[in-house]
Amino acid sequence: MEQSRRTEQVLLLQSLKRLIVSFVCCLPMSLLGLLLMLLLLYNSFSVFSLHLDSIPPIKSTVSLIHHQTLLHHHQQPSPSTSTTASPIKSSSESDSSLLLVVKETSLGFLQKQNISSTRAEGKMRRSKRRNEQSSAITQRPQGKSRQRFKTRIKSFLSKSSCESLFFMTWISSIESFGDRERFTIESLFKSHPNSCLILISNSLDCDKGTLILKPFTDKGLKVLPIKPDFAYIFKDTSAEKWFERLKRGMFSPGVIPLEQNLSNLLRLVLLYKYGGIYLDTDVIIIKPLNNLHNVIGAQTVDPVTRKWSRLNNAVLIFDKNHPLLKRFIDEFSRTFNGNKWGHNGPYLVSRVVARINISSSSASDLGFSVLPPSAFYPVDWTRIRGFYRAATNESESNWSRKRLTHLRKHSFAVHLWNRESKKLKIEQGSIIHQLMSDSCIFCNSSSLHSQLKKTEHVK
Ligand SMILES: *[C@@H]1O[C@H](CO)[C@@H](O)[C@H](O)[C@H]1NC(C)=O
Ligand SMILES: *[C@@H]1O[C@H](CO)[C@@H](O)[C@H](O)[C@H]1NC(C)=O
Ligand SMILES: *[C@@H]1O[C@H](CO)[C@@H](O)[C@H](O)[C@H]1NC(C)=O
Ligand SMILES: *[C@@H]1O[C@H](CO)[C@@H](O)[C@H](O)[C@H]1NC(C)=O
Ligand SMILES: *[C@@H]1O[C@H](CO)[C@@H](O)[C@H](O)[C@H]1NC(C)=O
Ligand SMILES: CC(=O)N[C@H]1CO[C@H](CO)[C@@H](O)[C@@H]1O
Repeated sequence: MEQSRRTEQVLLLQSLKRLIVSFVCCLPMSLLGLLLMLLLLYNSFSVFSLHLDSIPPIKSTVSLIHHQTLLHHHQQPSPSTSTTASPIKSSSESDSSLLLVVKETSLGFLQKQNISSTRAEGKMRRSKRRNEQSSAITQRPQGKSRQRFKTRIKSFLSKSSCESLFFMTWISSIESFGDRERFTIESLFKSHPNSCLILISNSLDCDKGTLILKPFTDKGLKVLPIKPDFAYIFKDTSAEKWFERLKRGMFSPGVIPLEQNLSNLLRLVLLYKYGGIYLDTDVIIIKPLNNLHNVIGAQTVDPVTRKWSRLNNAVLIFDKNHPLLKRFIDEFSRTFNGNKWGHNGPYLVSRVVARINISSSSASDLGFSVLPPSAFYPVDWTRIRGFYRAATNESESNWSRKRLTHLRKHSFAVHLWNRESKKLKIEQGSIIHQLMSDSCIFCNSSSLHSQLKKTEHVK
C-alpha cells in the first residue's frame, strides 16, 4: 500500500518534472519560432524594399489625357507676328530621302545608371524582371536596357528596309492601348506598307505587347515596340540638361502627368535624332505622307487673314537634325511648365514658329512648311462628334458625302481629338466608319469590327 503510494508520488513527480521540462523546452522553441518568423518577415521586407528601390524616379501611373481640347480655352498666339502664315504646300518633287538613314550618335553609354526605363508595376514588374534575369544571363537590367535601346533600334532599322520611318509613343498602360490606338497603326501601314514603325513604350515592350502587335508582324509589317532610354535619347540636346534637372528634382514636374510632357519632348528629340514622321495615337492616316518634307500642320486659321493661328504637334514630319526641331527642343527645356495645359506641346510649336521672322535669311535656312488644317486637322475638336454619327436624313447624308469626298481629296490624315471622341460610338455609315473602311488592314476580323461592337455596348 505504502509502496504503491510512493510509486504514485514518484510517478506524479516524474510527470510533473516532465511537464516542467517540456515547458521549459517549449518556451525557447516558441521563442525561436517567433524569432525565425521575425527574421523571415524582415527578409521578405528587405526583398520588397529592394524592388522598390529600383523603381525609376519617373512615375508610371498615367491617365492619358489629350491636351488639345484645352487649347481653345486659351488665348492664341498672336497671328500678327506669324509671317509663316499662309499655309505652304510642300513641293512633292523634293527628294525622297525622307528619313531613313539612321546614323547613331554613338555616345550612348552613360555613366549614370539611375533611370531604368522599365515600368514599375508591382507583380508584373517583378516577374518580368525575373524573366529578364533568367533569360539573359547578363548584367543589371538597367544597364542592359540602355545598351539594348540603341542596339535594338539599330538592328531593327538595318534589318528592315524602311521606305519611311514612323514614330509613335505610348507612355501609358498596356490595358489602355485599345482598338482605336491599334487602328492608327493599321491606317499607317495601309498607306505605307513598306515603312517602319518604332513604338516608344514602356508597357508594350513585353510579351503581351508583342502579342497585341502580332497581327502586324505576321503580315510582315515592321513595327518595334521599345522601352525608351531617356538619358540616351536626350543625350547631346538641350533636353539632356532638362532631364537631369528633372531627375534631381530641381523643379516640379507639375500637376500635369509627366508622361504627357515627356511625350511632347520625346517626339521632338526622336525626330531630331532619327528623322521621320511622328504620329499621335489618335490619328487616322488616309493618304501616303511620303512626299511631305519638314512640315507641321496648322490646327486653326484666322478666318480674316488666312494665316494660321495655332499649330499642332500631333503629326510632325521632319528630317534629322532639322534646326526647327532644335528650336522646339530648346524652347521646351527653357520654358517647361508642368502646370499649364498645352504649354509644352501645341502651344510650344505655335510659339516658336510665330517668333520666326520669315523675311529674314535665317528663316529660309530653316526650311519648313506649315500645312493648312485640311492636311491633318480637317475637323475641329468641337465638331468631331458629327464624324461619328450616321446621317439620319437626306441632307445629312449629302453633307456627309461631300465632306468625305473633300477629305479624301485634301487630307492626309484626320486627327480624332481622342479626348473628345474616345467615348463616341462609331456609327455604321458615319464618316469615321467610312474612313476606317478605307484605311483598314484587318477589315474583317479585327479593329473595325471589335470597335464597332465594343462601342455599341457603350451607350
Ligand atoms: C540616383 O538618383 C538618386 C535620386 O533619385 C540620386 O540621389 C543618386 O545620386 C543617383 N545616383 C546616380 C548614380 O545617379
Ligand atoms: C524681319 O527680317 C527682315 C530682314 O532681316 C527685317 O528687315 C525685318 O525688320 C524683320 N522683321 C521683324 C518683325 O523682326
Ligand atoms: C435632318 O436631320 C437633322 C438632325 O437630325 C435636322 O436638324 C435637319 O433639319 C434634318 N433635315 C431635313 C431636311 O429633314
Ligand atoms: C442631296 O443631293 C442630291 C443630289 O446630289 C439632290 O438631288 C438632293 O436634293 C439633295 N438633298 C438635300 C436634302 O439636300
Ligand atoms: C469576311 O468574312 C467573311 C465570313 O467570315 C468572308 O466570307 C469574307 O470573305 C471576309 N471578307 C474579307 C474581306 O476578308
Ligand atoms: C506644361 C505642359 O505643357 N504640360 C503638358 C503635359 O502634357 C499634357 C498632355 O499632353 C499637356 O496638356 C500639358 O500641357
